[in-house]
Amino acid sequence: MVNGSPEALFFSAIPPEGISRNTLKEKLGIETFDIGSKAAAKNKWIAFDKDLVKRKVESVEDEVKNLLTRINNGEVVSDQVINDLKRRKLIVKQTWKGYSLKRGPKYVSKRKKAATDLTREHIVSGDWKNQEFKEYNVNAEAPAIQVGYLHSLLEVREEIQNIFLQMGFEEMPTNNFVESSFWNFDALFQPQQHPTRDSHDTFFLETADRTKDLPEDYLEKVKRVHEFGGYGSKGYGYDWKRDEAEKNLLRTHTTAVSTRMLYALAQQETFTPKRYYSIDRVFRNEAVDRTHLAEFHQIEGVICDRGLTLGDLIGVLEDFFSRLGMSKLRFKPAYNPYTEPSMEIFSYHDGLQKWVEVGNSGMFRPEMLLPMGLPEDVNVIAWGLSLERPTMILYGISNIRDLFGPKVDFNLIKNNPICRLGI
Ligand code: FB9
Repeated sequence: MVNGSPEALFFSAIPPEGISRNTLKEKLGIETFDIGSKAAAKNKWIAFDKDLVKRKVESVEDEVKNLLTRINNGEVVSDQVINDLKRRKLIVKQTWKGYSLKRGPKYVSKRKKAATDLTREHIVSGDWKNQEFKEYNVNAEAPAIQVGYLHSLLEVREEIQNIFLQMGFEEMPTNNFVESSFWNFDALFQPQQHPTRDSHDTFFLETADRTKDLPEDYLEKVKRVHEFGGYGSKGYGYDWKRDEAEKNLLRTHTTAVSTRMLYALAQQETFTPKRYYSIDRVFRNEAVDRTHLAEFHQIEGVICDRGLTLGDLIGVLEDFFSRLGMSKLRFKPAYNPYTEPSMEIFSYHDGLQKWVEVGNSGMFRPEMLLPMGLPEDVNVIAWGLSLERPTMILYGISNIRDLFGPKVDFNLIKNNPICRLGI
């Protein structure tokens, strides 16, 4: 640009009598010719007459070159000018960072290493007076300490366990995944031809496939109530088979444990009311999908006391689920072979903006309780839900495989926030 802007070069290359385009092009070169011609024409310095290029003014002021010189001398020019020259790629923005160094108040020629701690020696020697102490960087990140993390399921299990304990429940011993068909089905007055009792729904054992110890007298009562009823029931009227009851399986619900506990309770001299809970694994030979595996953790609450009613069940469900943060409940009549009446429990989930099925419940049938030997006026209310569903919803996990099984991502566990239910 030292020799001037393209348009100024273009103009000054035109003799007073004019000149042909091509001659001018050769003279200036194609680039200066193209840029110069446009700008000179725009500045109404020149005119084209067919192949001839002619001057329209005597002389011109190379404003562009002047501006560039002024900018070069650090002069400030208007934004308009800057933008024009930028658009014509005649200038580019460059940012320089300059630092001015000058002595600070604490300048010393030789810096004494700042002490990180005030030690006994400093005190004794007294040199703490002119010792520089390093500032404490209170924002420094603490070194990440490698600690163990509770799996999200166990986080939620602990919260739900605390709710049961706060409500005066005691935990049932669920340390037996293998159960006999007797305690898992028959004792619950579930008929032997019930669809869930075939291998499509239940995992039966091939080895150790039969149980040896069943309480004989109680077994007789169970047989009779299935076959002929009693206690006001007409029973199922089918031929009950002992060997069906002896089949071992992977328990399909922790209600099997509730049955054992209620039978044990009935054997006591005097009846004492009880509140039991269980949270442990159950197995169902079901189609595996995004929210179902062949096993899940069942949560169960059981209350056994004289004169309990459906109202008591609804009341304790309101209490239990409100502690889980679910206050709006609705109950839908349902059917279980071992409870009558039975209810599915629904809660309105604000986050999901919809009613969610949050469990099942009912009053255990007399055909189940009375053969055990529980007093006539004792009723047992119970309910159940899964541990996986609330955990998936609370932690926003859409696929159960991300929660349970080989594909679990440890970082998810590590970074999962503390589970605070009901808050
Ligand atoms: O957990 C379930 N739903 C649920 C629970 C809590 C929850 O919390 C969110 C934070 C807000 C969300 C959802 N369900 C029970 C309902 C459904 O998911 C259902 O489709 C699946 N059910 C499982 C069984 O599936 C075959 C959940 C599991 C279940 C069902 C019934 C019982 C236990 C677990 C029971 C029982 C029972 C009944 C009477 C007497 C004794 C026990």
